[in-house]
Amino acid sequence: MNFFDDISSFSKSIGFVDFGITESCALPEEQIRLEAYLQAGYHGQMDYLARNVAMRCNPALLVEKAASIWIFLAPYAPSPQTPAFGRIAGFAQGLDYHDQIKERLHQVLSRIRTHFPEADGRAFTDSAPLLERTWAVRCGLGFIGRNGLLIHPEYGSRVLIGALVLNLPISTLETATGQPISHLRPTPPRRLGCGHCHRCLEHCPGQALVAPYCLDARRCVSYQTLEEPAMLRSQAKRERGCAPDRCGATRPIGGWLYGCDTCQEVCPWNHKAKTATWTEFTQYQAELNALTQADWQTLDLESLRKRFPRSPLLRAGLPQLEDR
Ligand code: B12
Ligand code: SF4
Ligand code: SF4
Repeated sequence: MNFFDDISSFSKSIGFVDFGITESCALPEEQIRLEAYLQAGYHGQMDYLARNVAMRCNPALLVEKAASIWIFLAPYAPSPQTPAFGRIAGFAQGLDYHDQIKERLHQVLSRIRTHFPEADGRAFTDSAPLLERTWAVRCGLGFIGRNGLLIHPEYGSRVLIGALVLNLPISTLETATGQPISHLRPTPPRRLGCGHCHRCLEHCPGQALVAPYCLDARRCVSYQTLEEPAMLRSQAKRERGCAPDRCGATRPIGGWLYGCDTCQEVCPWNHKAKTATWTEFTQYQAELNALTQADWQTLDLESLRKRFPRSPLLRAGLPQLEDR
């Protein structure tokens, strides 16, 4: 079996639903887009996005001798529709995906070394200055939807991205298989793209999708609940009519406590997608669903840690919920 087929079946055996490889290179066009995004202030208080802009757009500045990018997709389940109180986004209903994905990426790297003992590099998911969605598209794994998310033709947008940045040149890989890397992946089953659809823009609770592919994070419920809990507190109060909006309007947060999946729930690509999930990602689903408003109000960090060990909820610390 050639290395590509072997890595494909090995990565599937440990849960990744798809993978692709592309050449590592600088991304000057993405850098222009990213600079415009930052210039507009759309990153809010995520100062880390404004740091290392050049590195974010050139993996060679992140990993010495970066030559190829290998992207792997981890599926997670849709968020449940009827929790007793407040909704938790689908990616956060089990164990923290950062650990789960990284662990498996290291297993894949060991497997790659059985073909190329000289393989070296680093594994990332979410935490590094790397434009993961852009690389996933360049690997042939799907397209960027108007909601800004990577949409896989079979699994939709409910896939998380794991990346290996390796020192293996594409020429070495192509010599090993005897054909161009881009020829090794199957042709997508149907035409990719959003067509005339604009549902995510229409339904976004924060009106954060200010234009197709363009997210003003400051208005995004996901940002407000994951990155800026203090804002959630005032949003929640506004929703109850307790505090005035700075602009005089009330903007509902759609009942989300942690993250937001609205722009994925309304997406037709997800309605026809195959469902797959890692059981680690749904481990706390039933228990989270059963929590009432009173439970959330009394849940402190210590009890959260005990009930939901290694949950991504611990990243936010949840002090914001005490105020609801
Ligand atoms: C910061 C961040 C956020 C921020 C800001 C999001 C944003 N739009 O920038 C907040 C907290 C709001 C957020 C929310 C969410 N996030 Co987030 N986030 C990130 C992170 C860490 C960095 C993204 C980044 O660099 N943003 C800066 C912008 C400018 O870059 P970009 O969004 O990648 O955009 C590039 C392309 O889209 C392209 N592009 C831009 N315009 C156009 C137009 C066209 C036509 C085309 C073709 C391309 C294109 O150019 C851009 C580069 O300049 C990534 C992990 C990573 N390292 O990439 C995860 C990541 C993007 N997040 C992820 C997830 C799951 C989410 C949420 C669904 C979580 C939730 N349920 O609440 C939401 C979805 C919100 C949304 N609609 O995007 C996943 C996305 C998986 C996927 N299938 O796409 C990632 C990849 C993490 C991972 N490892 O899986 N996130
Ligand atoms: S995550 Fe929610 S608030 Fe953010 S863009 Fe999507 S629908 Fe809008
Ligand atoms: S909801 Fe429609 S416009 Fe938005 S990403 Fe999905 S297909 Fe594209």
